[in-house]
Amino acid sequence: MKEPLVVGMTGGSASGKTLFLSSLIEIFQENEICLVSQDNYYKSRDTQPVDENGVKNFDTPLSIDFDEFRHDLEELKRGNTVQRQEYTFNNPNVTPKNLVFKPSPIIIAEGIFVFYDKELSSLFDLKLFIEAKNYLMLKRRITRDALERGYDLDDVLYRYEKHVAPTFEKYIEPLKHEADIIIPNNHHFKKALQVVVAYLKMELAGRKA
Ligand code: UZR
Ligand code: MG
Repeated sequence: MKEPLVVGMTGGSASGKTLFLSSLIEIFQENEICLVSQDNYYKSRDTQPVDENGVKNFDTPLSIDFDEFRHDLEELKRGNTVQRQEYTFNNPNVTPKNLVFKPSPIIIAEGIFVFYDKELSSLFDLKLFIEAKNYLMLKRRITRDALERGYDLDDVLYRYEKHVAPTFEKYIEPLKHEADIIIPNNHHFKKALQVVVAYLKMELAGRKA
């Protein structure tokens, strides 16, 4: 088997990374793409940095175990299966699943800091950046955090102002120029998705030949 194509996708929090990638994956067969999310590489809650008010800050690169993230991607690249416990966003009502990542011709790593860690981003053959206006990211974030992660509004707004927005300006947006493709997601990403799918199909055909 030829070396897999490794894709890295970043963009601000709630810019649409997860939705874009789940839409993309549906178009392919299960054994063609393996998606690895940075979410599953948060360090344990008790080692997360705290801000000046003593609130845990999950939005610094220090929050992520890049060594393990990189190690797992390298294993997948070498053709080995990787197991990892799902991250449940500290939601006590969710039991973490045991995730199994299977080696595939296309491996995708997504997360807010996947361009930031240079050793990690050096693994990427294709780099995608998805962007949306700030007010849309905030709106999506409020909805998602309430519905999917069980956080209350005050908490969401505090984190957005103190952690999420400054992190976007400091660590995420400045790396946009490294992307091969920038995907606007203010209204929809339908055509951008078609373009990326066409590229991946071409790469896949080359790997099957
Ligand atoms: P995406 N995050 C949580 O909300 N809770 C956690 O336990 C760990 C992380 C958030 C994190 C970041 N920040 O903004 C976001 N906070 O997950 C990244 N607070 O995920 O790229 O899907 O938005
Ligand atoms: Mg996400």
